[in-house]
Amino acid sequence: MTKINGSDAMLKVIYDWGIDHIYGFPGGSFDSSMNAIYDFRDKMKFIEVRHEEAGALAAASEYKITGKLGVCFGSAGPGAAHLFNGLYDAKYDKTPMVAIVANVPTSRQDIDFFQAFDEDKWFLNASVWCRQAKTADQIPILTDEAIRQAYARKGPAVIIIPKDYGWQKIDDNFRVNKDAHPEANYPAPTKTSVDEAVKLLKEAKNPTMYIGLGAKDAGDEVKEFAEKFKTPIMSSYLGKGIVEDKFPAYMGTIGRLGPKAAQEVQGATDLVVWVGNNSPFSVLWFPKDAKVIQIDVDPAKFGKRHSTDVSMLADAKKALRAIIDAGETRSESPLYKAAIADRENWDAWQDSFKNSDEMPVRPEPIWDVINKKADDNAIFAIDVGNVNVDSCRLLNLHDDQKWTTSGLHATMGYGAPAALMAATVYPDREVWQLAGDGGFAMMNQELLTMARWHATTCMF
Ligand SMILES: Cc1ncc(C[n+]2csc(CCOP(=O)(O)OP(=O)(O)O)c2C)c(N)n1
Repeated sequence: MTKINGSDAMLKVIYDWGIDHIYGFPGGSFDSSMNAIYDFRDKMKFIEVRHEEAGALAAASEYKITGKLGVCFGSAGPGAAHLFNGLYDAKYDKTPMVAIVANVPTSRQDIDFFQAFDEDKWFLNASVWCRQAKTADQIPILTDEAIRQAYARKGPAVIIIPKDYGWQKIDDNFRVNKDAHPEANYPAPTKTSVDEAVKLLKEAKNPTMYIGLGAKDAGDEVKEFAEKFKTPIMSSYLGKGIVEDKFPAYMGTIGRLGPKAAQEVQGATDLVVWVGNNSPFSVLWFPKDAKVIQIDVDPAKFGKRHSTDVSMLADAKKALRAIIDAGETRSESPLYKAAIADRENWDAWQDSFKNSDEMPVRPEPIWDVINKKADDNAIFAIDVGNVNVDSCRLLNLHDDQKWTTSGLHATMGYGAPAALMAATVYPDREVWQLAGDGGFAMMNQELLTMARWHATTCMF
């Protein structure tokens, strides 16, 4: 049987899953894996970040934009501890990613050794799955398991590799089975739930829609639904971009970040079609007696943020399509007419500041330039701070533009790693890194990484 180093076997599994790059920062406790990275230099890019947190955030941002998981690593002790922020970002935004964490040699564990801490206990909470290899033979098995668990549980999986196992020779006979894990195929709604939804829609006076990331692939159906049933659309912050910002029935994000129209419409509705949306702030919105038709693929979400009248355990696209086909076209409700006018007024008010020369500078003239200059397929990597409010209100998303931010964990310093990720994964697309001075300062060392990889980004 051909033999292979434990760490080489790990990279082989990662490569066989179609992953061709890893973010990380070297360390002596990880020399076995650094050696493997050198062995794989013709197949896999090693993107050497200047801070392990940047690698973890870049890996966390990857699935949010590409739909493929990212991989990062950190060496034992401090290099491992620097990963936590990225892992929590992925955990809260339900983003598959894998972190490979080095540990001191097995003979040095649990004896208060240099750079040793109880990694498996600490990473358990920061991940959806965490295991430390108990033998070198387990390394490829656990690496494969980590990838499958990350995809299945939609979050960060952590595999901890003691340095000595990475050097050990093991049989080179592990084969990955990635084709046995096709994309999720969520169910169609039951006929009963569709009938109940249609009935509620018919009876409602002022129906609305409230969409979240679960509606990500159902943008066309959301628009068709809104046009047929005359439902103003509101979204969570992360739901921005599912329908283009200028779609007339789109009111924007509800709450502090969003336009006035969304805030006003949510308070006046008597029926909400609530699609794939688990925004924690939504406990604050909508009249308590408003009826809700909730569409989600996770049974635990029904009634979590507002009481639910019809629970549709179904794929958003299929559920919306079924209601569109079964329901009767509605005429414009009083709320619908007011909502469209409200949004137009808001846009006109924002536009009135486009040419402002006030000091300190207002955001509107800056975002006007961004909107005019950005390519139709630009990617926006957005940090945390006022840039969230401004991008939410003023960034005019359209065509094939994409954006990402740190949603629920909301960590400053997200912009640069996400921009690095986007510019390396999509070298032909324009990438904008948008951050306040504080968020920029937290990760500005990654400009060096971007320069190294010729990753061009525009910064504001
Ligand atoms: C790592 C981290 N530390 C602190 C915070 C809390 N926080 C959120 S926004 C913000 C200020 C951001 O400042 P800056 O990047 O300069 O942008 P501004 O909002 O001032 O435009 C702070 C401290 C956070 N979200 N993440």
